[in-house]
Amino acid sequence: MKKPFILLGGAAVLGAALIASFGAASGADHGDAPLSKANHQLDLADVYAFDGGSGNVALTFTVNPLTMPGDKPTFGTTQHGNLYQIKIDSNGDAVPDVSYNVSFGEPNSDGAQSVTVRRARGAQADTLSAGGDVVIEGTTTSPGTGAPVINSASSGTKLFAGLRDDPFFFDLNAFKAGLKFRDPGTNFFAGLNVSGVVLSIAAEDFMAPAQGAATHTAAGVWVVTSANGTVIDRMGRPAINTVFIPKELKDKFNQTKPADDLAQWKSTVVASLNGLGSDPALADALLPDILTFDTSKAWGFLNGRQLTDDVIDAELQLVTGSKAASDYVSNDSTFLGGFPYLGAPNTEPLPPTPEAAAPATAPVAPKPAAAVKAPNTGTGGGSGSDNNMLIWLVLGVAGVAAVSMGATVAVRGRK
Ligand SMILES: [Ca+2]
Ligand SMILES: [Ca+2]
Ligand SMILES: [Ca+2]
Repeated sequence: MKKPFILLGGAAVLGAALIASFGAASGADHGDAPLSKANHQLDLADVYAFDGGSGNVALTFTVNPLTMPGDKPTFGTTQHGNLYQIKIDSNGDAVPDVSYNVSFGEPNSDGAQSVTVRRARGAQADTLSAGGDVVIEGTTTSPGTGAPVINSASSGTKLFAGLRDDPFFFDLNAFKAGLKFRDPGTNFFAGLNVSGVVLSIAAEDFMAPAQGAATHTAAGVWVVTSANGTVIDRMGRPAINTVFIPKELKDKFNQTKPADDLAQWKSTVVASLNGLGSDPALADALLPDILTFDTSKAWGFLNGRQLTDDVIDAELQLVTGSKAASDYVSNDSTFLGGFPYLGAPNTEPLPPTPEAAAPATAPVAPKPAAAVKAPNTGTGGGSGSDNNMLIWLVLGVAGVAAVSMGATVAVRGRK
């Protein structure tokens, strides 16, 4: 039986090649492109979709990557033309059928903001308009308080927005050091916060009405952030942009609609895959950049993405062929058993680390983006973070997706 993804000459060789290719790049999705680097409030870090219980799907995304404990970031506001959109395609054409448009008001003295989610359908869902029917409204959780505010609507819809622990976990520095994973590893993202938005809503809200078929269970999700009609970031699966798109084109990639991904970016991604010695056919699995799921099947990456999914271990195991492969880290805070699922925000100053000791003069920096223990400070202003080296993940995702699609994944073997 074929492995879904074949390495050139072993994991170390691939890893070395990847590190050489991307070691100086910014994070995979945190600060993935110039526009998002310049606007942390609109810089998507991760996107998740998982079981929300009682027929709901928890549509989740995070922004404000690499927030230091004590910092109290807010969401971009309507007054500044900022908009967050959760786009759903429920008929497989990569065109959104529903858009949940999330908008925020100006923060009060505690940093809490009004938040409103409107639902646009059809052609309107494919625009950067904030309009639509109000689905749910309420307030964010003040970044200075721990107890999450849970907003509810009569339909069983729930909404949370506020500061939480960054749910992503990965021993990034061990990876960058040349795959020197050890047990226990060090979660690069430990102790850092993000601003999370969790919308738990009935699957039928975006499945059936758009489809006219109550039994429809498959859909795909991505998130788009924009300011005054200009897309700042968009994301479905992790790391697609950072890994496969050249630096000077990253904003343009973010500003492309998924339906146009293959036409506009396949040749670029093919070139990147060739550069990595990977199968160029994987481009058809990498694009469009949409996180797909089927509510009739067991949840878990690649079927949606749960907070607890150890995507790094899964990919290390995939690419190495060893079921024991791991970076030996898990998340540093406890995910909640129920809504809003995301762990409580970190409040303790980060301990100094060997990586941080050298460049930073203090363990706690006043601004998240500037002084974090980011290993990749090449261009400055960036928050090198998130799934930084998720090339593995992405390639593995492509491999699995290609296999699940029935595509042929060839062995590329140069030495
Ligand atoms: Ca981003
Ligand atoms: Ca569609
Ligand atoms: Ca964490």
